[in-house]
Amino acid sequence: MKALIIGGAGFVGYYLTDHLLNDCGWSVAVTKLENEIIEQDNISIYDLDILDKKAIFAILNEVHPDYIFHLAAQSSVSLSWKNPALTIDVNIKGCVNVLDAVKELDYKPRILLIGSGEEYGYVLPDEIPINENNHVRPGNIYAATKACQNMIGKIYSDAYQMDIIMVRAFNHIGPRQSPMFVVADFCKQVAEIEKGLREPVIRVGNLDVKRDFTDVRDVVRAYSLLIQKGHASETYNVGCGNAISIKEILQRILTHTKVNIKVDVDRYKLRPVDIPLIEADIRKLHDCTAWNGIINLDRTILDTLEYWRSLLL
Ligand code: A2R
Repeated sequence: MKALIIGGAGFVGYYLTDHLLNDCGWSVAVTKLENEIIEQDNISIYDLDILDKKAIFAILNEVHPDYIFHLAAQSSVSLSWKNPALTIDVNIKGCVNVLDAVKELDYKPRILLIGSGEEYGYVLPDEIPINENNHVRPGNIYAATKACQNMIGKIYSDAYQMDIIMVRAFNHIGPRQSPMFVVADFCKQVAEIEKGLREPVIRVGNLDVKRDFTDVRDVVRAYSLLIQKGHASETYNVGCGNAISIKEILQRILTHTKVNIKVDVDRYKLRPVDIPLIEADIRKLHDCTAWNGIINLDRTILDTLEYWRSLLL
């Protein structure tokens, strides 16, 4: 099988590339932005900005993939508040460019569009755990663009008989994640404190919200299973199915350090709107693929902490 990962230089792209190459034994082509660096071996690498539809079409014709994983995105919620226009351009127009380019091909590769659990937004207490038929009530700009991507994916799949599967991925975490995201941010701060690079105070945002966290290495296994076994035009939640508070995550991180660290709420880390509880119903994913997460949260936290410590050696 030949896979094309669009937006492969990011956090998920690294692990997906590794998994498809080494566990699935597929050949892998990856796109990245011109200024990004990919150091993985045995893959073909192409520069691509998804705002350039002609360039997408040229790469598709050269690679001729069986499977396309669309990861390219402006993926930060906080940046989406600061730069909504960019988020809309990349996440909506960019996705339409990918779909239009695929539509012009003389064959039908399978496409996995990666959306987000954030799409569900303001979830009511009796809607937890959230299944794929739930209303989407996005609470931030990033979530709105991903909800839009999901709708457009379904419309293209139905209207043009394209083979498109949609995912709503809940929070995924692990080594190499940008410190724009909460677990990486906490682990980086702890590693810097241990190294004496900052005072022993960890700065946090809203600790009360609960999110559904899954190790990125489990997430990419779900993606490869879904692109093989998922049904066109359908949406699948990908998550672990159990929400945990940010406070609990922080406490678990702090059990792995010998330094006595004070916790301080930083108002710059608070978001304009925060949804209190997001938790996935993952029965549809499980029924379709038999996927289960196999890496537990403490393993993920420790690996992430070790990653940040290793960067400071
Ligand atoms: O924003 P950058 O410079 O880190 O680049 C990101 C890249 N990207 C683009 N690629 C092509 N054309 C564009 N116009 C464009 N704008 C941004 O997509 C980055 O290298 C990649 C997405 O990777 P991450 O931001 O690290 O996201 P992650 O965690 O790998 O998530 C993958 C997917 C995304 O669609 C998320 O929204 C979803 O999973 O949760």
